[in-house]
Amino acid sequence: MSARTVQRLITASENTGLPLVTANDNRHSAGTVDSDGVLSVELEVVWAEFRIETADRPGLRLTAIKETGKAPSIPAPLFRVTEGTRVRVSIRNSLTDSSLTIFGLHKRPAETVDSLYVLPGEVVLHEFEAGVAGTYMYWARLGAGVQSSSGEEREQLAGAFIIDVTDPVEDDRIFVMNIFSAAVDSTMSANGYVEALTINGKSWPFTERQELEVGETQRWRIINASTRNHPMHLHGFFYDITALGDPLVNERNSDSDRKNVVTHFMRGRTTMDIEWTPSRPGNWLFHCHLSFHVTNEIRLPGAAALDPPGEHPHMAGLVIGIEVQPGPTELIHSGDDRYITLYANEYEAPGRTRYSFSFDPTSRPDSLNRGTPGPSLFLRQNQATYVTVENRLSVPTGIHWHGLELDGWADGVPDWSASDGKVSPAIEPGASFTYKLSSMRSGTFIYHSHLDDIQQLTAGLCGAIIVLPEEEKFDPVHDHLAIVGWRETNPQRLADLELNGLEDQPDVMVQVGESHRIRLINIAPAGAIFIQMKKGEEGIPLLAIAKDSADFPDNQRKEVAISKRFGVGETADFVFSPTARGEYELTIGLGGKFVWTQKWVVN
Ligand SMILES: [Cu+2]
Repeated sequence: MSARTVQRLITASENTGLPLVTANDNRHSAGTVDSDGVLSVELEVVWAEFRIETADRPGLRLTAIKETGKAPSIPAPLFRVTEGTRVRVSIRNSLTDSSLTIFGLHKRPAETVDSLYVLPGEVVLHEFEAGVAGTYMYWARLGAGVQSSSGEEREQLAGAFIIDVTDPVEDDRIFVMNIFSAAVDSTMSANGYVEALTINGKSWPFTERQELEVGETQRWRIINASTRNHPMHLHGFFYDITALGDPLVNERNSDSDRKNVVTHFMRGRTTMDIEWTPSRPGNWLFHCHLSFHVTNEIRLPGAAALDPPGEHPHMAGLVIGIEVQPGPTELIHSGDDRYITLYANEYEAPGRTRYSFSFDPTSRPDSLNRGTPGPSLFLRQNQATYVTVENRLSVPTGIHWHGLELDGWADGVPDWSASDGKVSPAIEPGASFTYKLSSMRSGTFIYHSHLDDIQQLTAGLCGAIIVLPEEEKFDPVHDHLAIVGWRETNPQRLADLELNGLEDQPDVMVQVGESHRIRLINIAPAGAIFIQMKKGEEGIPLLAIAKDSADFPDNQRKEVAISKRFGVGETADFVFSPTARGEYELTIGLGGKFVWTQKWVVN
């Protein structure tokens, strides 16, 4: 590929003379509809100038897709039609030195992704019928192959393709995630690339704010137009997954098949339709839980230096802010309030400074294994629990109570989470802050730092929350936690990771006829985990009973020989009910590379 086709960083003051990319909010379809109902769209691929934050901060010179007569946009122009519409599209390749391949402009459902090939300077015409309703995408690549020939990601050349059942279209929103990059010299970035991660063409805190009212049901179509995986997490509320799809097929869930979650692990180039209702006021987030996709370290070089004095975002990338206007809350509490103090401690361990949580102010963890995860918090359903976090670290922190339905101000994203005139602060060293935890449903939740996640999570600032029904006591003999985390910011070996804070897993002794609940938690900065039980070579099914602490209705409970993979910020509960004596092996794996095994002896 010649140098001219290479995307590159542009400084704040540089003027490329190229057209400026606009952030596409996906509210309007491209093209025009003629009297026969045919949608005609004229697309063009051009060089453009993209400013990920604001016009006066650094950006990228890159290729982008535009509709003829309009500015280039990221994501690419939206196609939105009703079922069966004929679509007429022309694609002009205005690049002089690279051919283009366009994918996904074809009828749905489909068995393979059709492509169109466009030589430099040429125009290709194409016509097709849209097909069956759903949330889809289309995208382009430079060159002829499916794979990009350089190390760059160019997934800004991608947009939404929505097919509605009928007109007028649903009152919904479309959010497209794009990832793209440019090569830079290694003084700017360790791996030689800078990345842009956007939702509807902007990076936090410049993504479009969602200003909502209590009770106003949201229907969102989330399109992961990147080839990377994103566990998408909603703060403070559960969402229903109403449809899942990929570039070929979209499957709507019947009401009884809808999963009710706080996080869903979206694979590369997949879509999900979600529905949720803000039932409480406050400031909330919808974001990728993969720490590397939301850290402020992904901002372009030179951007932070131009921030207004004192204003430095502690997140960037794939984050949407949600502001629910003042209104009623559905939170209820019963019984006496409870008070807990949680100390965030710092200590030196071989290799790096570590953090830990403890209930005891004099606790000095003396080995790596004693530090993490933090003590499990056992809460009672519907009881209000006030947790005071005393910060004994040398850095500020802020703790998020992941999955709990609570007051906005207690949600724990520093300087963002807010309601009732109160804000979750960054807790400075030596200071403390009291969060109010509400526990509206029983199940398995997580608490973790929401400030400098990569550093603070891997140093040890995370733990499990178990909410028990009002009359229940925790039974450690039959109830087991499996908390997966990292011990290093960039793990190379199994010893850099941890399952329950350990590298080697102790044996578990159980009895035939008992039921054992295993609560799986992924709170690593990245990676997906699975769980599997075996006896010799034989797979022993585990019963999947809950996800993100939403108990499955009967029709969604199912036995799995090996679980699906759970992304960061997901919890999943399984039941193991051995019917025969013997030695079993529980395997928990992270990514394709790392596996822990634990011997379960059944007597
Ligand atoms: Cu992500």
